[in-house]
Amino acid sequence: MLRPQETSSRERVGLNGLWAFALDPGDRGRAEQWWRGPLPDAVEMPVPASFNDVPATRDAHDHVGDVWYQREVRIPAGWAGRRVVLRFDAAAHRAVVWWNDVEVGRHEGGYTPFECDVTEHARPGEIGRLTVVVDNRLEPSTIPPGIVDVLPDGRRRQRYFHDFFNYAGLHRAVWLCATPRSYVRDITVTTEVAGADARVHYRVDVVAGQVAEVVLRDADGAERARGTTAAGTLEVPDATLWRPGHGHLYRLEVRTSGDDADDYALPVGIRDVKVEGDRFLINGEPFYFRGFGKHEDNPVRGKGHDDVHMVHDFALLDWIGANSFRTSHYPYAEEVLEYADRHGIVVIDETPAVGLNFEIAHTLVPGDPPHIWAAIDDTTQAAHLRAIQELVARDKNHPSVVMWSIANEPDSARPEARTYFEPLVRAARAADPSRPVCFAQVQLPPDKDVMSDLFDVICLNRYNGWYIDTGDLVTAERELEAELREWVRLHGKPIIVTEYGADAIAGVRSVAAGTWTEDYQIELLETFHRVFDRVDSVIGEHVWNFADFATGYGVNRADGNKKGVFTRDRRPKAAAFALRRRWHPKED
Ligand code: GCB
Repeated sequence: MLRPQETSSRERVGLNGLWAFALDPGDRGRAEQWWRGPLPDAVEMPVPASFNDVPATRDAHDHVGDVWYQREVRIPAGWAGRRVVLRFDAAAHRAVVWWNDVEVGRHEGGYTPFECDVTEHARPGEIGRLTVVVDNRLEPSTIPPGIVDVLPDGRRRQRYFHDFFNYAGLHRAVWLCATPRSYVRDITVTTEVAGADARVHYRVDVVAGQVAEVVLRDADGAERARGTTAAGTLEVPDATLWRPGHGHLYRLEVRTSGDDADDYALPVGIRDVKVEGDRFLINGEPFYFRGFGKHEDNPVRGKGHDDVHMVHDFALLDWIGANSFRTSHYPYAEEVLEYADRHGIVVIDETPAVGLNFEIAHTLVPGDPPHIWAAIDDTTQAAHLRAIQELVARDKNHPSVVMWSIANEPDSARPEARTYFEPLVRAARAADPSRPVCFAQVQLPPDKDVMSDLFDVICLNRYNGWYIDTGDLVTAERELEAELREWVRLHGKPIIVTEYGADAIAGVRSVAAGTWTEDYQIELLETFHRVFDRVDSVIGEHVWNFADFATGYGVNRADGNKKGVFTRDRRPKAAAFALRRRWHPKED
C-alpha cells in the first residue's frame, strides 16, 4: 500500500490533533451504536499517541477492550469527482471505522496501515463525523497472541507473552487523501547491481487505467531512464548505489494516461543483498551489523510516533556508531524506514509475531498459560501469514530493509514449530524473493532447534551471564563461544547475535560489578564482544536494547526493562560510552 503523498494529482490532509475519546470498559459502545452521535463523557486525546498513559489514570493504563475515537472532518470543496480515502497508518490492535452512520472499514493487526474508501459517502465541502473503535485485546488467535481473563469481580485482565507494554490506540498518523478515480494502487521495485551499472525492475498496479510513463530521476532531478509499460526493467549505467552510511536515493516517477492522470513518486535506492556462505553481502561487500534491537517507546506517548523522538534516536545511533537496528518486535512507523533510507541505516524488519513461546510465557505472566502449541492454531497461523504479507507489502520498496524477521523467539524446539513455520517461510519468500528471511531464536542449544535450516541467517538472542549463569561471565564466555562454534559447524551460515545485554539501573555503580549495575552491563557486553571477535561467522551484534522501555507488571522488571544502553529519556549509561569506543574506535 503506497504512502499518502502530495503530487500534481494527489492531496492529503493530516487528521492528527486532539480527538474526542472514551474508554468503554462496559462494552456499551457497540450495543448503543456510539458512532451515531457524539461520544458520551468524552475526553480529549491526542492522535498519534498510545492512549494508555495520557490520562494519568490506572483505568486508562490497564484498560482491556474497546476505546472510541471521534472527530469531525471537512472534505475539501475542491475534491468533487475524486476518490477519497481515509488512511490509518496503524490502529492497535483491531479497528472499525464509521463515516457518519456508515461502517467504511475494519482492520486487524496493530502495526500496519489500512485504508477506508469513503468516496461514496463523503460529500465535498461537507463536514462528516469520523468514529473509530479500537480494541486492544490480544487473544490466542491474534499476532501477537495473548489471553484475556475475566476476574471474579467482572474486570478483564490481559496476559501476553512478550516483554513490552501493550500500548494501543491510534499511535500513528491518520490521513484524508484524494486521488483520481483511476489511480496507482501499488508499485514494486527491486534492484540489481551489475558492476558499475544497475537494473531497476518495476511493476505498477493501476486501478481503472494505464501507465503512461515511468521515469527514473537522480537526486538532482536529471532523468536516468524511462519506460512506458506497466512492468519492465530500467537500465542505469554508472549507478550511484545506496549503501550503508550513504542513503543515495533516486525517484521513480509514475504517471498514468488520460485526462485525469495520476502521478506518484517513489524513492528508490539501488542496492542488492545476498547471503553467500557465512557472509551477508550488500552490493557484494560483506556487511557487519552494529546496533540494537529497539522499541517504539517513549514516556507518555507510548508507541505514538513522533518526529522529534525519531530524529533524536537516529542522532544517538549515529553518535554511538551503530549502522543498523532491528524493528523488534513489530513493524515501525513508515517515517522511521524512510529516514533510514535517506541516511543509509540498515534495518532488519520484524513482524509482530512475538510470544509464541510457552517457556517464556511461563516466566512473564502470572498463572499457568496454556501450552502454546495447543493454544495456537490455524487461525493464529493465518493471522501470522497476514502479518508477514502486510509487512512485505508495506516495506518491500525500502532499500534500508535488508532482511525480514518473521518472528521473535518462537518455541523452535517442538516438531509443531517446523510444521507451523515451513509454510510461513515459503510465503515470505514468495512475497519477496529478493531478501533473506530469518527469525530471532530464543536461547536454545543448536541440536534442540528444529527449524533454523529453513532460514538464511542464524539470528540468536543470547543472555549468557544474565538469565543463564547469572553473574558468572567466565562461564558465559566459554559457553557462548562453544555454542556459536556449534552453530557454525551445524549450519555454516552467517550468525547475527540479535540480542545480548544486561539490565542496569542508571546510576547504580559497583567496583565489584554486581548484576543490575552499569558496570556489569559493560562487562557483559565486553565479554560477548571478545567472543564475537573470535568467531568469524558472527556478522553482527545487536545489543538489547537501545533504551529502557515500558513493560507489563512483573517481579523481574523494575519500572520496565532496564537493558537499555540509554535510559528511557535517552540519557547514556556508561555502556553507551563503551559501545561508542568499540564502534567508533577513532573517536574519544
Ligand atoms: C528477549 C526478548 C525481548 C526481551 C528480552 C529481555 O529474549 O526477545 O523482548 O525484552 O529478552 O530483556 O528479557
